[in-house]
Amino acid sequence: MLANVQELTFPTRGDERGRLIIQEGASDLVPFEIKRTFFIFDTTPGTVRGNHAHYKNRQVLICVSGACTIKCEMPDGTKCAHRLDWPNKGLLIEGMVWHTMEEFSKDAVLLVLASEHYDESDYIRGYSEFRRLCTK
Ligand code: T46
Repeated sequence: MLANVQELTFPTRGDERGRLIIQEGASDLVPFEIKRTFFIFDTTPGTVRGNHAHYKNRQVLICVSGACTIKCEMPDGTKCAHRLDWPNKGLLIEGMVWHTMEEFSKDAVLLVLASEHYDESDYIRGYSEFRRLCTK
């Protein structure tokens, strides 16, 4: 069975012109077709974003500039934290994982690749509702 949260390492290509990292949908590293991308930047110091889970949406998070920390809670209550501080590091988050994004550096740009189009009804925004659904 796949883990709910997985660290990914994208290969870095490079030559005398600079470096390049590729994300491709439906591949070993991004195991879904990418339907949507968005990025988060210019975050307010000390801010905590996220604080939700998705029913279905799967995502890969990559901090393409700067750094931030992703904190996750699995349906069984297990918690983990991952510091994304280099553009070749990714984090695959499956559905039904409560997550926050925090400890953003000033220059952080967090890129998100998503398996689904935006749908507010796919969000579980209440923590107690998330826990209730996990124990059903
Ligand atoms: C997630 C984390 C990693 C849209 O209209 N379309 C979109 O595609 C997105 C992503 C957001 N929005 C709207 C919904 C809210 O009114 O933009 C506003 C800010 O979204 P939210 O408060 O959900 O942002 P974050 O940073 O807490 O969460 C985002 C994603 O929404 C979420 O899927 O997992 O990044």
